[in-house]
Amino acid sequence: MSNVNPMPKEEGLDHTLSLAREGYLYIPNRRHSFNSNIFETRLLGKKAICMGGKEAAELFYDEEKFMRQGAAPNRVLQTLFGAKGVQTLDGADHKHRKEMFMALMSQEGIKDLINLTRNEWESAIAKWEDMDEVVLYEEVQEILCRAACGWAGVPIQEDEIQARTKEFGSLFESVAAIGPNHWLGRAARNNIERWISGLVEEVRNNKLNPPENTALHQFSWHRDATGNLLDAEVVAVEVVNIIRPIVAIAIFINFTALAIHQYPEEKVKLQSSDQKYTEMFVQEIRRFYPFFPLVAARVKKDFIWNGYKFDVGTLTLLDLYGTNHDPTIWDNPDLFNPERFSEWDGGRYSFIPQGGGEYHSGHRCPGEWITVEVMKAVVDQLINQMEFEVPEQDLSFSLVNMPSIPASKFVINHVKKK
Ligand code: HEM
Ligand code: MYR
Repeated sequence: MSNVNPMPKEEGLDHTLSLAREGYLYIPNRRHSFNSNIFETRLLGKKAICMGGKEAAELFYDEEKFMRQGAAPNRVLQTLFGAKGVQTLDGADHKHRKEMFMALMSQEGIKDLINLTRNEWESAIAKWEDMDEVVLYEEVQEILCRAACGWAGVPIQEDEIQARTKEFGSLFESVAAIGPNHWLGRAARNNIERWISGLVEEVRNNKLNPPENTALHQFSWHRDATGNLLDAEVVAVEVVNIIRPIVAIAIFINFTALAIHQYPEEKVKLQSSDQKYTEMFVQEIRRFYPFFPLVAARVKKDFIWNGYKFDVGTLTLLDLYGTNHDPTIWDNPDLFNPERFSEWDGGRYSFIPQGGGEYHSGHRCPGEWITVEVMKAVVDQLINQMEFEVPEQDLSFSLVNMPSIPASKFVINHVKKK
């Protein structure tokens, strides 16, 4: 075993607190100071490996080497993911379940969601015209919650929309929170899962008939690889895996509004250019701003990579934010520059805001195309369909708090339809 070297190692009993203190920069800071894309540490009381960069991402998505079973910490399962969802599966079970998601992501399907989103946004502009002040983050969550429930075939009453929007938001806002905000997320998950499981029972008893192309219909009647229907609770987890992340696009939309505000030259370019530039702009938003910091897996079997030994079971974190800011991949990574996407090679492991690798066979986010299309539609709304002003406010955003949301949640006023 002479070819095995010790990994650079962060000494000490446990560094979970450092991760909480440094957030998005925890892994990048250590990659920098160890001058290594990989290092060993201790997190949640156990040995863990952290890594980032293109080669590390390629390794992380090698299914022979890593598995997801047992990787997500309990607090993530209790809030963001839910139990027994697609994120926790491996191998043939994962591929079969993943297909259930991918089947919704046809061009037609995506177009339906975009139309719903545009309609909701246009109704919202009419409402905003009469408001003194609009907190964009909250309003956009509501728009997306309405559109997502409609798209998923989930009936929602007008008088419950605000409370449900808050619950969906709390699923991703509470993951890394401590104290009451974290517990709000757990309570929200219990409420939402109870509500959606009830709808699944109604679908199965023919009391509710959502359109055939919706997630509620498809998932309720989905059969696993052995031919059985899924438990109603698992269907609920997977329907939430559609609605929750669509609501979460509000975070990218907040950063979109922020970029348009802080880079006025971009606004001019967006007004006068084609869809290609809008897409480059949206890609740069997804690269530049902090959102999903890292993903977790466990070593599936012992192996050696680049002279480092990986022991079966070891928790391994891949640095998404740091890879999107890696100076060996991106020139001037901390400069906001959509032009960098005019000649981008489309590598599956270097631009990974929503994970890397393959959609069908791996864990890469099935909602990535939806996210990009929703963001493009919203750029058009913000630039071409409405006028507004941005009053003095605290627009700073943190590289520590996960997820990062601009402090003021982006307030606008004097809204007018164009
Ligand atoms: C997985 C990010 C939007 C559904 C993921 C992963 C990331 C991510 C980092 C994990 C990849 C991995 O485990 O290797 C994001 C971000 C979004 C977003 C930043 C912006 C809001 C969406 C949307 C949907 C969606 C709109 C669905 C409509 C999912 C599902 C998975 C996933 C079901 C699990 C896939 C699997 O384990 O195979 N996402 N996502 N996401 N995302 Fe997204
Ligand atoms: C979604 O709802 O799936 C989309 C985005 C949610 C991002 C939330 C990021 C918070 C911190 C996550 C910790 C990572 C755990 C594996």
